[in-house]
Amino acid sequence: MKKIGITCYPTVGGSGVIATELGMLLAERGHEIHFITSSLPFRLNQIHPKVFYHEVELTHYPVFQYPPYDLALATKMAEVIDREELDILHVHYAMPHAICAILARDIAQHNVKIVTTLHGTDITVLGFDPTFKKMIRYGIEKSDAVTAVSNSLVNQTIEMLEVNKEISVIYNFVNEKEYYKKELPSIKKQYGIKPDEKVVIHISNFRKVKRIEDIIYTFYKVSKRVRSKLILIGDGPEFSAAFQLVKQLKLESNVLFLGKQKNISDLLSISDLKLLLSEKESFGLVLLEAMACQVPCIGTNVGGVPEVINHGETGFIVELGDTESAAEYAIQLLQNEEELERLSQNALHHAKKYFHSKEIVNQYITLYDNVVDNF
Ligand code: GMT
Repeated sequence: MKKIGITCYPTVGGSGVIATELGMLLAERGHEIHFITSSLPFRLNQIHPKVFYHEVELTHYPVFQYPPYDLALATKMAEVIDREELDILHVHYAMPHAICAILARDIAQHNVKIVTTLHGTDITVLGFDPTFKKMIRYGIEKSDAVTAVSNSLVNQTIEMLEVNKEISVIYNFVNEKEYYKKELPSIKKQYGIKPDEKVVIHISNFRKVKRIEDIIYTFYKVSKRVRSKLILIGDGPEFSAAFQLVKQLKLESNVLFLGKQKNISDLLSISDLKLLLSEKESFGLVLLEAMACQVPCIGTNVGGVPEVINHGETGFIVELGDTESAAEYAIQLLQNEEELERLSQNALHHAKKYFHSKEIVNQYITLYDNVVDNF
């Protein structure tokens, strides 16, 4: 049994989901888990005797223009490392979490090992900034072990940051107890979707990198040939622009803006196809969530997406911005029941074979064992 601290961004996002689910699954295997975050991770909605939560509190002294969150986090990490005698502190994102963890390791008396998982945005967005670049490289090189969620992210990290550190790939996973296809025909009815209409779904935080306009243009072309509805889940900076585009294309009655939702697997269960046409995506956890619910996916040839979608077998890969091809693949699939069934079955098998939570959690446990034993 190990005592493991976990730090992640606790708000909605794939990295927060992975960190929380990993903590819960490790607790089920007998490890003691200490979440050290600024608020309760949103997926931490179950009690467990081996799961603890330590909140990072911000102090608002008038002398500070900005409350020093990173220092408060490092202080809390050091306090928990010593009090709970943590073996491992597993941080998600190098910036700022790995940096805070390194500082905490220096402050603490107890010997703790730091494992950092890279999720993408710190490398693919912040890594371009020369100031952050040095900081991220430091966070990576001073960690005891580093993982990334795809081969693509490892290559990008080495290329962009010129880091001198072994980075192992540990793919993302989903909680299979939550993500599976459910028989819920009533949901379609509740949302005013006719039984013979196909459902195309997109889930994201509506940031610019998600290219929501490409999703809408693709669906625009699909809707001319297939009786269908587009479900958009999530909220973010591009929400209003997306709303305007739907209006401009006169698609209002075919597009459902559902905002942030909790029971994603219920909505995936009524979906026939998932679109993720981002310009950056280190993995695309939402693709795996869809595949676990037997929904084939169309994704762009960027980052880790081709490591998740097997072209022609579990979905299709298109070049960035190629909404013509995305629509063509979607139309062909949605018009062919047999092919749709084949791809949805393949999607489930692929998710189980390559991304099963049991296997992925084993990989993290092996990594923790190596880190603790080898030092
Ligand atoms: O995509 C986002 O904007 C959210 C971000 C996050 O912190 O959850 O996602 C990143 O990490 C996910 C979990 O590993 C990956 O599935 C996403 O592909 C990755 N996003 C990007 O690389 C843009």
